[in-house]
Amino acid sequence: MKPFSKFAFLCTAAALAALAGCQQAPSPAPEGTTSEVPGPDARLGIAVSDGRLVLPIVAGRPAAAYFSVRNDGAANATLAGVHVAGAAKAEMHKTEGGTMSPVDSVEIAPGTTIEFAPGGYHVMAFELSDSLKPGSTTELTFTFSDGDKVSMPVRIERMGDGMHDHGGSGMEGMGH
Ligand SMILES: [Cu+2]
Repeated sequence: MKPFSKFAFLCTAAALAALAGCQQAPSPAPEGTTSEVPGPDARLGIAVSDGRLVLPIVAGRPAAAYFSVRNDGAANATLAGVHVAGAAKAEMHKTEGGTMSPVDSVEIAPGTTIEFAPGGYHVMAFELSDSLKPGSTTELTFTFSDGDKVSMPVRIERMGDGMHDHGGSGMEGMGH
């Protein structure tokens, strides 16, 4: 009798089975789920519109998100961050004189609209999920300095169709 050998064999078989299980592709997160976005979809006095996410031509590069934020409230609103569903990380940037740099927050005075558009403010989204495809939609979630959040669905486009696409040499220095 060699109980240890048998035991070892069983353990190996179990380990192999577990390994095979680990190698199965994880099921992709369902698109369009909003369960991870708590809270109301509207913040008093704030309106977001004209949102789009522009995918890079080359996989692995960041995407850019553009939109408008209007403040119809009585007080300043401070946009503190933007989350792009399907991207591991997103930063607010501002392009000035051909160079872009991260910005921590954007003030929106009462009665004004801030446009995030190519050549100015924009959101750069990194580590994109394969679920982000041109022609489909994803969701932007805007977080304000007081903790309020606003979400909106946005169309996904591919970079290269527009006249003023974000990108170029300014991108090379990012991500360090
Ligand atoms: Cu940028």
